[in-house]
Amino acid sequence: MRLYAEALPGDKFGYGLIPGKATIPGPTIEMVEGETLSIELVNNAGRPLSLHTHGVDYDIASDGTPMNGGVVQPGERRIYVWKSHRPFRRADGTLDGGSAGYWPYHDHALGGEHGSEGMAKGLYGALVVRRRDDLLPDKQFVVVMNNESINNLVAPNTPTFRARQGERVEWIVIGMDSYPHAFHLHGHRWSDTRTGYASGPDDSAPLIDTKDMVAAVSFGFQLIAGEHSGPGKFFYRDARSWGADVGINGVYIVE
Ligand SMILES: [Cu+2]
Repeated sequence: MRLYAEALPGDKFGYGLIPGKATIPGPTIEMVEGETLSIELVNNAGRPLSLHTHGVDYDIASDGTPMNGGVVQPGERRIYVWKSHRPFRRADGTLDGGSAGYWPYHDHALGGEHGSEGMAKGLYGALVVRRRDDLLPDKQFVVVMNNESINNLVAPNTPTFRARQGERVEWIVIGMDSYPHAFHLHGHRWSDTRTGYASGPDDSAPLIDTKDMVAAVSFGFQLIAGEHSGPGKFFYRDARSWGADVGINGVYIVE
C-alpha cells in the first residue's frame, strides 16, 4: 500500500491513502497474522517525517526513526516493511502469543528525533492485526486520546459515531500523548481480553466499561450495539472528570 503524508489546515498533519485526502487519524490498516505488508510513504508534507509502528515485526531499516536512518525528506518516498506472525511454540517450549492486536502507528521524526510534534499534530493511526477466524465488525470506530483532544478535535467537534442496534461494533482506542487518560463508554461493557469477548464462562478476564491508558497504550474490543441498553445517545469519554470537561468526549448513537 501507499501512504501520503500531508500538511492540513490549522497547523496539523495527516496520513492518507490518496493525495489530498489525508485524515486524522490516518487510515486504519488491517493485517491478518502471518501477512507481510509493504508500505510506501510519500512525503508531501514539506517537512522531514517518518512512519513507525507498534506491535508487528520489522527489520531495523523499517523502524522509522532518525536514529536508524528511517526519515523521509520532503518530496521523497521510502518503503517500510511490516511483518506479522501467528502464535507458535519456541524450541525451548515457551509460547509466543502472535501479533494479533490493536496497535498505533505514528510519525517518529517531525520536529525532533521522537516525532513528538508529528504525533501532537495528527500523524498517527490504528493498525489492526487479526487472527484467522476473528469476527469482522460491521462498524469500526477509532478514538485517539491526544493531549486535550480526541483525534485532535475537542467536543462538541469530536466524531459522532453511529451504529444500529445489534451491529457488531469495534472500538480501537489509543493514547498518543504524554498524559494519562481513561477510556469510558456509557451503556456497554466488554471483557478485558484481546477481542472484548470472554473465552468461556470461567474466563477470569473482568467485564469492564473503563480502561486506564497512559502514553502509547492501545487496545480494542468488539461489542454488540445496544445489547443491554437499547437505542440511545451514549457518551464515550475520558473517565477523568477534568479530561471530559475540557472536551475529551464524544457521542455514540445507537439507532
Ligand atoms: Cu509509538
